[in-house]
Amino acid sequence: MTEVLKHDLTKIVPFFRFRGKFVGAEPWGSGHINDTYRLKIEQGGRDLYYIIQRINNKVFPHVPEMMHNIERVTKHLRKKIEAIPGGDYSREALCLVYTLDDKPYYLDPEGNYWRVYVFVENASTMDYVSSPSQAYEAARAFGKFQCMLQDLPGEPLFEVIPGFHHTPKRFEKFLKALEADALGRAASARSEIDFALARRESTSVVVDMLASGQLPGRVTHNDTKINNVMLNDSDGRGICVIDLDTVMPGSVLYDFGDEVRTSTVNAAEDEKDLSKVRFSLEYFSELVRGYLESAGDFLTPDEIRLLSFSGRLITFEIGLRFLTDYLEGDVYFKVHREGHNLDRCRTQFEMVRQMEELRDDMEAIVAKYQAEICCPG
Ligand code: ADP
Ligand code: GN1
Ligand code: MG
Repeated sequence: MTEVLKHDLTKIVPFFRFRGKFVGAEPWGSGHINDTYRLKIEQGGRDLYYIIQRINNKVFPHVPEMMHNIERVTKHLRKKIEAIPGGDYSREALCLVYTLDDKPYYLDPEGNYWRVYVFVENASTMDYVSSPSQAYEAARAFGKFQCMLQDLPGEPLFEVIPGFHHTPKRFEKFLKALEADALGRAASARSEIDFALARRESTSVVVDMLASGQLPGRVTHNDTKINNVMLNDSDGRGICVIDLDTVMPGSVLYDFGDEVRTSTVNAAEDEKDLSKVRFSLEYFSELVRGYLESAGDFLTPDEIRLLSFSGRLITFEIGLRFLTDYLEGDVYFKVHREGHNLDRCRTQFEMVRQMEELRDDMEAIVAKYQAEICCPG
């Protein structure tokens, strides 16, 4: 922990309710949005770990409202988990550490927002799946998470980023970026641009059905990539859903679609060698099984019918966002190399292409597990 950090945490840590002594911190994880550190606190001769994050307030302009959502959600999850025999809320849900003046975040004099979570020990996140059972466990955990939040009391959650999964609006933003072509990058992304332009029509299916009431609005996570769920180191069980910044009203299809995007391929989101990007029907099958086992009870027939479509839709949507960010000059997602967002876009579109080819097989898998899990006998 000797690395020089981007932020001086000695000026931040004292504002939080820690009982021990701050020992050090190191950059942690591979999220694209916040600045995340693992913090070491020594308390009574023991080392305790926490996650401290500088919240990206360009992406999340309403931090107090967002943190209020997270407080409501984590309190509700805690109640639910405590009611389950053997449930351990301190590992199965995120736990906020409050500031000395009882706030779930600290606003520093430079205008940065900070928050702290208890570190979930003996569990890990991964950047891509490497076995069907990981896909199953991730889906089971996200399904359980959605299920526990269906009866969240009170007003609807604050819409943290309006239109976050409004694919047609994402498409319009892409068209604007293409028209402006501010950095002259469009020429280097011609085939990805053509791929996107050819798929405009299917972008409105879910938002239209939500608007007409054919699909129910629900409390959803909205960022269910594999990197946002922790699996137990000991037995691989999906233990804790993390990254709650985008929990807000949405459709279960947004969540399932993002799970398909990231849990059906044994390659990183930014893999440059597209021959390694292979959509796996076996992983998809386990993903559907895990999801329906935990969420099948509350889903409507229309939601289930659209599960495999949601994989194509959300993978396309995120690919489009990477492409838009590439055209706009990498202003949203963190990038670590030249062309990073374009590489990410390419893997996403490659996955969409393969899912289009395997559409019938995917539908058959959903139908099979729907029959077995949702309407047995
Ligand atoms: P971002 O919004 O930038 O993706 P995340 O909240 O997902 O930020 O955190 C980044 C990474 O930090 C996660 O992928 C995970 O590896 C790790 N992480 C976040 N919260 C915890 C936690 N409570 N316990 C352990 N690791 C965590
Ligand atoms: C971002 O925060 P992170 O890295 O878990 C993004 C998601 C994208 C994802 C692509 C708030 O997720 O929407 O799907 O990158 N989060 C936000 O990897 O935009
Ligand atoms: Mg994350």
